[in-house]
Amino acid sequence: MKYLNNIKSPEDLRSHSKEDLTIICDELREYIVSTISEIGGHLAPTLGTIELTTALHYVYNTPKDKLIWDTGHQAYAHKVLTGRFDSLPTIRKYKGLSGFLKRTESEYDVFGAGHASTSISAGLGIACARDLDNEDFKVVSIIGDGALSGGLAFEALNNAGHLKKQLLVVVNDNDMSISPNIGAFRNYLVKITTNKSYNYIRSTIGKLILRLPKNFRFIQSLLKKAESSAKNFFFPTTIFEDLGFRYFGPVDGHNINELVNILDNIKNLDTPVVLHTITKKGKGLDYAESDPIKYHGVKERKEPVSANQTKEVPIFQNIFGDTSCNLAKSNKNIVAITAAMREGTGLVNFANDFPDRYFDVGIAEAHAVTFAGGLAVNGKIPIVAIYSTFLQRAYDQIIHDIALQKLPVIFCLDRSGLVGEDGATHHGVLDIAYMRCIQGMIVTAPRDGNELQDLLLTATNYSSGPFSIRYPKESSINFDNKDPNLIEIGSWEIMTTGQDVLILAVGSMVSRSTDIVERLKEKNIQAEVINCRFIKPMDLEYLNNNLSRFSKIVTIEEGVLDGGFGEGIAAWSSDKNLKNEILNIGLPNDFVDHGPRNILLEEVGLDSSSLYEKIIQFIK
Ligand SMILES: Cc1ncc(C[n+]2csc(CCOP(=O)(O)OP(=O)(O)O)c2C)c(N)n1
Repeated sequence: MKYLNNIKSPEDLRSHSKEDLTIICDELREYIVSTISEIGGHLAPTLGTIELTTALHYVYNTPKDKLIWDTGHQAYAHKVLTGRFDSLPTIRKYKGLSGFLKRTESEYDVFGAGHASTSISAGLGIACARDLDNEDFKVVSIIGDGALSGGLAFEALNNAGHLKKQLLVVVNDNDMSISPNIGAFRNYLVKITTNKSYNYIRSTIGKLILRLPKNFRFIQSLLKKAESSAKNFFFPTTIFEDLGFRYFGPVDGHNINELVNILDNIKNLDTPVVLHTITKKGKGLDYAESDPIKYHGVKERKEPVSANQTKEVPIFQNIFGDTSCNLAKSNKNIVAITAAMREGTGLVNFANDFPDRYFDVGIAEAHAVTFAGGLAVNGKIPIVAIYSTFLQRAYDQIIHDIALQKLPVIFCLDRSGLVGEDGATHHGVLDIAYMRCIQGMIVTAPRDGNELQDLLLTATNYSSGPFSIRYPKESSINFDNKDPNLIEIGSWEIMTTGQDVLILAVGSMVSRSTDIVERLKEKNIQAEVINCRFIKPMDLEYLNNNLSRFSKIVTIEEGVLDGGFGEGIAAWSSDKNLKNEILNIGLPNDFVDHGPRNILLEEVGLDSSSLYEKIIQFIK
């Protein structure tokens, strides 16, 4: 490595000549590819932003000037250039660098991220605070075309165009979200980028400029003016200009010299500016360029799995996808909605098999929910598949548009619980609490793959209001691929009977509870374990008939305790004036960092061994 390993800060980068930047970009690309291919992480997005990142830190005086990255999954080069070269190999590892932006990690991570579409709002807020204090620095928000499909980004553009603060918004347009970006705005960006006549004139002028000797500055500048007139002819104004921004682009986001020049030119404009850069996701790595969906994120390289190893039980996400397809075959009213997470939620087959009944609405969770409400009003059975953490974006829509109107919308919350390497921004630990308190919401969690099928069937047959199903990012434990059965609403399942302690377990915690029954028996403790698949409504028949039998009750859930299932049990017991002792086990009132899911579960005491210890202590 010629330069990169000696760049400990953007200041070091800025001490290089412009000519060195191409080599630095090559080294960044090589370092990131070799590291991330080995340890796993987001790959293709960062490869598309190498030149942009380098140019921004080269032209802007960071950290005084503020770069605000959207989502943060494309910011690995930013991490490397801002003093985290040595620690890149720890990214997404337990106690290592975060895979996203994190204020506590670096002063260069100006605004934390992980969820999409926040960068323009945050940048505008920083710009306004700067001006209120008469401070002097620049603010740049960098947002992908996918993240730009989120309503929050449009709200921010609307506000920024009005407030007229210095704010550069770089639209990093690679025409991809995780899967292909779709939507009318995406089509608009493509139109700007691919206008044939304009691009013909542009490339011809570009070639002419390149052929001119260096001292023909005057002619060069005339040609550049001609190019800009051509743009104005074919695109009299862009939507960004109509919204109050100055618009520059589209520019080649992999041409480091062009980027540095244009950033130098627009840096001091004291107004909102959009710079539209065209990039390629996975740039520089053939296989990532040709399959950017697969290489959006890669897994850690592991030993090859030997052929005689037993086949793993499918993960919940796949059972959800297959079951949705099977149900949709026999019920033509079933439709599926995703907010730009076709692959992650398991809806690829549904999208292929039922293209007319599948809707990718973009990174627009709030819209997805109200849109589902509209579909339900007209007799459809919408399955809204959104990760638990991203559904937080749509809370008022769930309440005001769905629950209040008792619309039968099915919410399938994948990645409920601790998600592992994506960390605090992505853990789905609030949904039990946020769903439980909504009037009329059915809240469920299957204990295994078979039960996920049963609950989905039950949900599609339930027409009195919304129905939610949460499941984690892990193996579904049991899956027999049989026809699903309806489950009575509000019914629990007795897993083992006993009289010394009652364990009321939810979803992912049911198998972890049954796992310790034998060990408890060895200590002469007979535990009754209940699969509380309906978090709401609870099984009142079971509670009425059995809760008074136990002096010691343990509730276990993979969610925060405040507002959780355990609180529901404690409240019920107290209402009935029962004098039993209740131990609520769940997640702490704190944010949990990133790392492998099993290690995080151990850390918070939700693995089988910790549960065993806690129960033994409690019974003593
Ligand atoms: C609110 C929210 N919904 C969904 C996601 C999942 N997600 C992460 S990256 C991404 C695609 C972003 O596309 P784009 O902004 O164009 O960046 P690119 O990956 O193409 O560089 C999505 C949908 C998220 N992070 N936040």
